[in-house]
Amino acid sequence: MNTSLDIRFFALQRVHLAQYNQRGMESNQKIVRDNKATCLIVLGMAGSGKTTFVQKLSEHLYENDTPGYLINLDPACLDMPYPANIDIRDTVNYKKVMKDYGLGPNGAIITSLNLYTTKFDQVVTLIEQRSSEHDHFILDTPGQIEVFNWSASGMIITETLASQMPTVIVYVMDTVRNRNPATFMSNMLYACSILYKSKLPLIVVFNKIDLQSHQYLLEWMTDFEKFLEALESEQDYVSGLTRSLSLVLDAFYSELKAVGVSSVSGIGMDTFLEAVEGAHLEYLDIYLKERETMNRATKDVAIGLSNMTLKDGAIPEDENEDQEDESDAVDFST
Ligand SMILES: Nc1nc2c(ncn2[C@@H]2O[C@H](COP(=O)(O)OP(=O)(O)OP(=O)(O)O)[C@@H](O)[C@H]2O)c(=O)[nH]1
Ligand SMILES: [Mg+2]
Repeated sequence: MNTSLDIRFFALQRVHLAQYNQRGMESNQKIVRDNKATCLIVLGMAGSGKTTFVQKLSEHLYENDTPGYLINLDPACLDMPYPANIDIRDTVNYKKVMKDYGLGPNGAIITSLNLYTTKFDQVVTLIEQRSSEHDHFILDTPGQIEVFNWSASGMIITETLASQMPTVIVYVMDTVRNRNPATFMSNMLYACSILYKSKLPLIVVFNKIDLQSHQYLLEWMTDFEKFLEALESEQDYVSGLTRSLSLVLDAFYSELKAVGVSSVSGIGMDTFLEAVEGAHLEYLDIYLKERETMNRATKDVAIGLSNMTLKDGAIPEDENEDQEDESDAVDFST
C-alpha cells in the first residue's frame, strides 16, 4: 500500500479510536440502550452466500412491512441483487484504486475499505437519521473475510456501529461445504475468533439448506460422539488435532446461536429473526456492560494516543490537504 496513505490512515485510526473511547463511554450508552434497531454485520467465507442472504432477508423484512436498511461494503462486487441504501461503490472506485496505487485485487479491496472508513462518520450520520424508521441495519461485507475481520477499517466500522446501536455479527456458513468435519472445525474456529475479537453477540447461519440439511452440523455441535464418528474415516494428524480442538470449542458451542436458512427459498428467515431479537437483548444485558468495562480500561491509553497525535503532528497539515483532495474526488451523495 502507498506509504503516506498508510501513515495517514494509521493516524486517523488512532484519533478515531481515542474519540470513540471517550464519546462511547460518556454519552453513547444511553443512545445505544434507547436504540430499538439492530445492526447486523454479515461476515463469512467467500461464496458462503452473504450477498444472497442479505437479499433474501431484505425481501423477507419487506414482506413483513419492516424494510431493512441495506449497506454494501464490498467494493469489488459486480452484480448487486438488492437495492442498497448505501453502497461503497458509489464512493470508491475499486478499479481506479487498483490502478492509482498499483495494487492487486485484495490490496485494492483493503485500500478501498480504508479510504471509505475515513468517511464512515457520514455513514453513521445517515444511519442515525434513519434509526427510528428501520428495525434492521444490514451490512454486506467483502468476500475475503480477512479484509474485514483483520483490517483496521473493519475494526473501526464494527466499533463505531456498536457504539451507536446494538450490533450483532452474522456468520454465514455454506452447509454443503462444511460436510467435511475438518472444514467445519476450521470454520467454527474462525467464528470463535470473530466472537472473541469483536466481543459482540454472534449468530451462525448455516446457509443453503435447500441443498443439504444442517441438522447434522447442529448434532456435531451438541453431541461430541457424533462428531467423533464423522471424524473416524480421517486418520491423519489433522483429525487428531481436530479432536482436541473440538473439545476446546465445546464451551463456545454451548453459548452459540445457530440457525439454518436457505437464501434461495427463504426457509428459516423467521427463526433467524427470532435469534436476532435474542442477540439484541443479549447485547444490552451482557455485551454492553463488558464494553463499558473495556472502554474504561482503555480510556487513558486512548487519551494518551490522541494527545500524542496532536503533539507529534502525525497528520501534517499538507497531508490533511491531500486527504481533502482525495475525498473531494469521492461522491458521497447517497
Ligand atoms: N442453493 C443455494 N445457493 C445459494 C444460497 N445462497 C447463496 N447461494 C449461491 O451461492 C453462490 C455465492 O453466493 P453469494 O451470495 O455471491 O456469496 P457471497 O458470500 O456474497 O460471495 P462473496 O461476496 O464473493 O464472498 C451464488 O451462486 C448463490 O446463488 C442458498 O441458500 N442456496
Ligand atoms: Mg458477496
